[in-house]
Order: sequence, then C-alpha cells, then structure tokens
Amino acid sequence: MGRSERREGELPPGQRLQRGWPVTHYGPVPRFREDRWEFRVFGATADGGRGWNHQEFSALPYSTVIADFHCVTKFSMLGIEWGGVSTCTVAKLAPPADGVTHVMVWAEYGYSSNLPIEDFLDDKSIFATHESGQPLTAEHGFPVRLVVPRRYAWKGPKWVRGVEYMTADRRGFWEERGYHNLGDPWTEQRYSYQEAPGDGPELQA
Ligand SMILES: Nc1nc2c(c(=O)[nH]1)N[C@H]1C(S)=C(S)[C@@H](COP(=O)(O)O)O[C@H]1N2
Ligand SMILES: [Mo]
Repeated sequence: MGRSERREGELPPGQRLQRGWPVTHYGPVPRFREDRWEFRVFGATADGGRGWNHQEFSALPYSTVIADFHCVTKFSMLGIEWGGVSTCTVAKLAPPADGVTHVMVWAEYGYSSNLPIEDFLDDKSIFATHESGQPLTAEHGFPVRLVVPRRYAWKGPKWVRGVEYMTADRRGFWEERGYHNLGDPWTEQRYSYQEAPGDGPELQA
C-alpha cells in the first residue's frame, strides 16, 4: 500500500459508474445551526487543539482537488471537483502530538470514521465545503464534509464537527458495524470479515 495504489480515473474492482450524485447516509440530515456550530480539533494534540466557528472555518485557506469517489455499495463517480480546506492545512494549524497514528473524524449525531494518519493527510484528502464551485447542499454534507478519495466514501463523514487525534486505532461507526477497518477500494477491503490480522482493532463480539 502506498501512493502507487492510486489509479485515478479508473473504476476499482467491482465498482460501476454512477450517473448523477446519489445521497447515501444513515439517519436524518442534520439542521445547520450557525450559532452552535464549531469545528474542533482535540485528543492527542501538540498544543492543546483548536476550535473554529463557521465564519472562522470559512476563512481558512481554500483549495480544490479533483478526485474520484467510490461507495462500498459499488457505485463510483469519477473526476469530482471538491473545494475546501485540505486536511494538511487543518493539521498545520492544529498539529498532532508526536505519536499520533490515527484520527477519528466526528460528525453530527455521533457518526464517526477512523483513518490512519497517512490516509487522513493524503494530499487529496479535503474538508470539502464546495463541489464544482457550489456550496454543498444539506444532504451532501453542508457545511463541511471530509473526502478521502483513496478510501471508500463511508470514510468521509458528512456534517463534520471535529477531528480527534489518537495514539492507537479505534473503530468508527461503520467500522464497528461490519465494514472493513481500512477500506481500500483497490484491494476491495469492503467488510470486516475480510480483515487480515493487524488490519484493525479487535471487534467486540
Ligand atoms: N455523517 C455521515 N456521513 C456519511 C455517511 C453517513 O451515514 N453519515 N455515509 C457515508 C457513505 S456510506 C457515503 S457513500 C457517502 C455518500 O455521500 P453523498 O451522500 O454525498 O453521496 O457519505 C458518507 N458519509
Ligand atoms: Mo457508501
């Protein structure tokens, strides 16, 4: 596993091309309340972490990436243009402590997904606020969603509210419920029963 696994513009094994952009998530679409919204970086931080309100978050350096999108339910979209704040920018402004190996990305209603720090900091990973230059719609994650193009799309929470730096791995929402801890679409790491020893923390019976 390394950068060589990336084959942009191609369908990973078992995927088919999707026309249009479906909405896929568990539970209701949260209502955005600007006065209560905060994006928090916490856990094993180097300097105590940070929080940004919506106005502050919207003023962070903006960049765009073009990337493919692969849902574990087997549809893919190619060449989406995301705009927002790169994960590297967030990590620069709110750095992890030495020894951080993983992150948990937290969203509204307690949805979460875990990632090795390398996947989180991949140069295509972005906290997207826009798609094709337009602000995200509520159902697609407004005001902020994570996109990690090198992993299946469940590892990109919509309605993100925070990042927790961790010094050990812990399973997120779907990773506890039958989905693979790592989620590499190129090797079809779809389900937790496919995990090899060392791919993730013990599953609770
Ligand atoms: N908060 C939250 N984020 C989520 C999910 C979810 O259930 N809740 N589902 C994930 C899954 S499985 C997919 S495929 C993508 C779908 O994003 P879309 O609805 O914008 O296409 O969101 C991901 N992010
Ligand atoms: Mo998905």
